[in-house]
Amino acid sequence: MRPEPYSIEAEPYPFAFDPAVTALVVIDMQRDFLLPGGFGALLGNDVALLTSVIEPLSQVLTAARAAGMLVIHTREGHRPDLSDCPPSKLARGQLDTPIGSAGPNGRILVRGEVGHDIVEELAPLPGEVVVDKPGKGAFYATDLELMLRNAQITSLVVTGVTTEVCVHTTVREANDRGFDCLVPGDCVGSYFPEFHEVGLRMIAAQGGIFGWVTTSEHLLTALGAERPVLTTTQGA
Ligand code: C5J
Repeated sequence: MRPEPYSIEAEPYPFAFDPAVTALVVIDMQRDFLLPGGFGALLGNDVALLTSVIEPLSQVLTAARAAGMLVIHTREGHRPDLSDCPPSKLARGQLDTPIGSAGPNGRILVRGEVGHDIVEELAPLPGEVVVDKPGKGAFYATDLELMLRNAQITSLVVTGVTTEVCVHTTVREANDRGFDCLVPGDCVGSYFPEFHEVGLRMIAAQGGIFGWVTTSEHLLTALGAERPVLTTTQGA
C-alpha cells in the first residue's frame, strides 16, 4: 500500500512527497564504477569511496518497492561497436585502457559485459525499468522522459553515482523538464568527497535551484520504513 503524501525534512525547505507521483531513479550503480578494474578505477579513482552508498540505497530501494513507487535504474555504457560513443568521449583522458578495451570485468563500459551491469545488492527486479544511457544525464538520448510522463510522475528521488557527474547532470536535466528532484545525500557518492559536498550544496542553494537534499533516514520515515539498527562487527 502506498503511504499518504508526506512532508520530508530537507534543504532548503520541506519536500512535499507523494509516492504515487514520485519515481526512485538509481543512477549507474554499476560494477564499472564501484568495483576494482572498472572504468572508475581505470580513471585513477579510489572506488572504495563509493561503496558506502550501497547500504542506505538498498534500504531506500526496498522501502520504495514496498510503497509501490516506480523504480528506474540507469546504466552508463555503449553498444559493442561503440557507434553510440562520441569520439570526444572515447579520446578523453588519453587512457591506456579506453572505453571498449578489455578489463577484468569485460570490455569497459560496454553493454552486456559483467562490468556494465548493476551490483548484486541493488539488482533490478524483473519488470523494473533499466535505462541504458550513452551520456552522463539519464534523459539524453533515452526514453526516460516518455516513460515518466506516461506514468504521470512529477517528482524524482535521485540516487546513485557519481554525485557531481551523472547524478548532477540528471537532476539538472530533470529540473529543466519540470520534475521536482529530491536527493538523499547518503544515497549518492563521489570519488571526490569535496565534489560530493559541494555538489549537494549546489542542488539546494538559491532556494533549491535544482532541487532538495535530504537523508535516507528522513526518506525512510516518509516511506513508513524504520531504519534497521546495523549489527556490524567492524572494529569489535
Ligand atoms: C562518470 C557517472 N562519473 N555515472 N559517470 O563518468 O557519474
